[in-house]
Amino acid sequence: MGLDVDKFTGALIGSAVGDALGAPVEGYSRGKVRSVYGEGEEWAMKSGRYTDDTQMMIGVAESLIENRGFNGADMALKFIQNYDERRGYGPGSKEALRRISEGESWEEASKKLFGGNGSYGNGAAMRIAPVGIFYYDDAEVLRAIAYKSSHITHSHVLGKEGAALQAYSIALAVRGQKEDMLSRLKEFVKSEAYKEKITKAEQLLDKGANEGDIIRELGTGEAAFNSVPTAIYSFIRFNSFKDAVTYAVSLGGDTDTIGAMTGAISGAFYGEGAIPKGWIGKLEEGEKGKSYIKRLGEVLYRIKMQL
Ligand code: R7I
Ligand code: MG
Ligand code: MG
Repeated sequence: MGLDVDKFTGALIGSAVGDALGAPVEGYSRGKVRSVYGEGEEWAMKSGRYTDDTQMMIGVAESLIENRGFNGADMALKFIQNYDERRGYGPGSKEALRRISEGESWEEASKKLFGGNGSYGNGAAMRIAPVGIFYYDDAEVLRAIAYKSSHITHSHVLGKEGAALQAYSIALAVRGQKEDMLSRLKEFVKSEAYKEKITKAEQLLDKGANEGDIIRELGTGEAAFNSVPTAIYSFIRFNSFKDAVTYAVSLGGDTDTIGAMTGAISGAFYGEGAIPKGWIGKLEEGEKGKSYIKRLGEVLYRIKMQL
């Protein structure tokens, strides 16, 4: 089979790079992002430090590897063991992990959030890259694992569906299917809210929309339905990792997360070799830094090839 390990490591490193590029400007307006990164096309990575998006993605990968597949209690434990307040977690995710660490089961804890609705934040989608690559060849298994892994912190159907949509985008990218990605995604996704967003993305691509249109129509917020479609759009609109991720972050709003999600899809499509060297060079090292993240991608690939 002609699948390259570069696509697996590209998805994980790409996600971390997008996160680190967006992190210094999270919550900024589009204009304010430009004032930090400048008007030029070549953005220099600032600190290279990643946030909760990558910290939790690492936990997803570690758990899939250790269990040769999904194990909810163990994945929750990985999130708790890796928890680092300074990475900046969403309030819902933080609360779910606190409940689990105090003894609630991972099946129950997330259901209590947001008045019993569960979270529709993008915190499940932002960390999903390992699921997207590991299950790239089976859409229904991918969907089931995306839902379950989301459920640890995000039990709202739109939170889970956003994660499944992001995972399937990564899977299609691994398979090299960019051309017809939006129509395939529309067939795959079950909820009307996401079908409508994908239709909107198609229309915006056709009309050559400007940044203001994208922010208004697709969104740049922390809700999964206001950020996952924006990441997919950013990937499809451009023809390189650098252009897609730069664009995603330039929109402002939840920049680390939209950067991470665009980076995961783009890295899976173009491969690790297509990620700007300067960005990887600046990405943090250390105990669970870039070398570790790359190794997680390599091990997932090796396990996948043996299955
Ligand atoms: O989804 P989550 O882990 O947050 C991820 C974000 C990313 O930007 C990370 O980079 C980090 O900064 O945090 O955390 P949640 O708290 O579950 O969801 C994010 C936000 O979405 C919440 O704080 C709410 O503002 C909103 N939200 C909801 N609002 C009303 N009702 C999520 N679910 C609901 C809801 O059911
Ligand atoms: Mg973050
Ligand atoms: Mg964020």
